[in-house]
Amino acid sequence: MPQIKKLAFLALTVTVAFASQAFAHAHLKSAAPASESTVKQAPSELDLTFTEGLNLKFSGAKLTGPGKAAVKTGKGSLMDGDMTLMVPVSQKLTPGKYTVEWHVLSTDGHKTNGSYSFTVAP
Ligand SMILES: [Cu+2]
Repeated sequence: MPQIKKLAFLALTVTVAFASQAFAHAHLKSAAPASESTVKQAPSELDLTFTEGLNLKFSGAKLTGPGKAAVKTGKGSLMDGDMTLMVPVSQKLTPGKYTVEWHVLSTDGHKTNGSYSFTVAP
């Protein structure tokens, strides 16, 4: 009987593990420049690393600068097993606060989006 109990517990644990896996959408894990950071050097690209692989066709990031002015960015690409979205910044960033608005489709078919800011120091 204790053996059966052990098996039942194991089955339950595995089920819970799979269930939480299914709800693991692509969340932003880290970014460069980092969220809420202040950088001295204007970045030439944005790197957004997610918790899951991405579908490039339906993933992107929009960069806006001081006064909500849109900043020109190049075509994004995926790195690190498709978990990092790299977006080249086409113009030199002047000092100020910038906001990155991202939207991604993860390989499990779920869409997520969010935003964060960073500051370029004078
Ligand atoms: Cu998901």
